Amino acid sequence: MATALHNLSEYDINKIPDASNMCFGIVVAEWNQEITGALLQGAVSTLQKHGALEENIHIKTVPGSFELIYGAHQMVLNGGYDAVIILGSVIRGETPHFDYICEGVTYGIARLNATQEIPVIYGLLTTNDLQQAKDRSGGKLGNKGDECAIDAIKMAKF
Ligand code: DLZ
Repeated sequence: MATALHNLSEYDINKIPDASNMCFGIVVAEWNQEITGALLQGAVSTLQKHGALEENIHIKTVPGSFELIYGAHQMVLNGGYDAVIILGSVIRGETPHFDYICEGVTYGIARLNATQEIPVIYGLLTTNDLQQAKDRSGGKLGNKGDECAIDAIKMAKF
């Protein structure tokens, strides 16, 4: 888990399939919008960089990260997508709430992947503070949104 040793935006461009015939759903949380907006920007621009058409990238917002499970499930049930990406940012506070949300979202998305037909890509930043989230949403460690877009294309191809 050494993100500090791995830039989230770096990948081998020669290993990425063409996404021009693929359709993607993205569910993004409104909490910590400064961060999730940057994740979304990274995801969309990377999908388009690999050929995805603007009209084939459908974006829905949900209030917080916990609602990403419901949002992703609804997109999966919709059936029109090759892959769904969830984007959220949970920042540790003074109470155990952080742990419950992170665990809930992780379990919920894992369950969707184990039981449904369409891959759901896990773009949840779980950080101790705002600076760590900034570092991973277009800062010095790259952008988790870019990484999720690449993973979505690869899993759509899978
Ligand atoms: C309540 C809450 C808190 C404390 N922190 C975050 C956070 O850091 N990131 C996030 O995406 N959402 C947070 N939420 C909201 C919950 O995810 C959820 O929206 C509410 O508990 C309502 O279900």
